[in-house]
Amino acid sequence: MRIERIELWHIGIPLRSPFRTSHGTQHDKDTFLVQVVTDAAEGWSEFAGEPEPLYSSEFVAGAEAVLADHLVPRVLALPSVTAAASARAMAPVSGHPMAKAALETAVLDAELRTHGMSLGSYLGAVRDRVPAGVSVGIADSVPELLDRVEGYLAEGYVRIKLKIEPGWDLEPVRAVRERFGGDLALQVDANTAYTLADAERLRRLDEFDLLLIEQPLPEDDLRGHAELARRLRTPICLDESITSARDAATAIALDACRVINIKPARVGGYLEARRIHDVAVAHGVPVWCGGMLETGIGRAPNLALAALPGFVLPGDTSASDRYFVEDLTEPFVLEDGHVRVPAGAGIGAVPVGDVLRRVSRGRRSLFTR
Ligand code: OSB
Ligand code: MG
Repeated sequence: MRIERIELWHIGIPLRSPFRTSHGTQHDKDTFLVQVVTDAAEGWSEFAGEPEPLYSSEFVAGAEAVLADHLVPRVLALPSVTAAASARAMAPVSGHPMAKAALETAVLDAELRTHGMSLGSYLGAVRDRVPAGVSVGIADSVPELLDRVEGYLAEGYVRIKLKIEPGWDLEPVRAVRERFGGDLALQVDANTAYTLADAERLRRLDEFDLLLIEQPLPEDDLRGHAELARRLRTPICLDESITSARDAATAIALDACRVINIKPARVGGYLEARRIHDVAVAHGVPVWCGGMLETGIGRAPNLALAALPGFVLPGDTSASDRYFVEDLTEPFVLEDGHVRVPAGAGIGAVPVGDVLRRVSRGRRSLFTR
């Protein structure tokens, strides 16, 4: 494959409702898409990071700079471009997995389209639809939270994840358990908001039979997670801490987690995500697919990954209308608590031209042959 053109499309799409986590409140999906036009096909991807480096050290303007100055030139220097060759060409650049994932995924989309192959079949998907969970932000009050959870359950979501932080943990979890009963598949996500000094408080979550507690401690604290795991009955799931298959193997060996949230962007793309899946399966560790409030361009490939055999827990792969009044792609819909895995070639989704023009905040060409 030969690259003819690479464009970054800056987009801003309002979220249907503000999303509050322990890091702050997000009102819009503010990011860029990568469009790679080759001699054979074109590919699309979405940068998963946010304008501010809060969830991770990466952010929109930083990713744009590293793509323009360091990643794109390395991929353009390849004699023949494939996703695997792009990953190898970008590997010498330290860090920046989300920026690398954006370029690798757009290249992979184009590559698979030239072969008429879907990302699902390429990765080894074994399902044509996946069960959908939903991530529920921190609310202003417990009654408001209960209303939101009730709404999502009425829509059919099969698992609820509550965002927690110190001061918003035991009370909302207890209220949701009491209201919706012991059969509700329920988990929590702290986004690194606690320290080991909070172990006693976190241990009190044990009585609520949660599926897991996600990333309670800072991302570089594997030892702390291992220590916390010894004190809790609730399984620990890592998100921010896992950025590669090597990290996954280390965390498993240290007993720092019993579950892994795989977000392709966080780990540098779908090729590395697949390796993490394989490491986890080899160790009997269940995985699930996380999300970053992506538009359909980011969610389509996540659904393909979530259809692999080791993804035995419902992911944060919610329907389009959980996030946006109008998605950038044909909407993903909830059917009986499931979302369909795209069957078309590549990621199986493209931006709807009209919508892209409306949400576009400017286009920057990184390369034209
Ligand atoms: O920690 O899983 C997270 C959203 C943005 C950044 C980090 C996280 C999240 C979510 C929402 O929990 C997942 C989604 O529905 O896309
Ligand atoms: Mg998380």
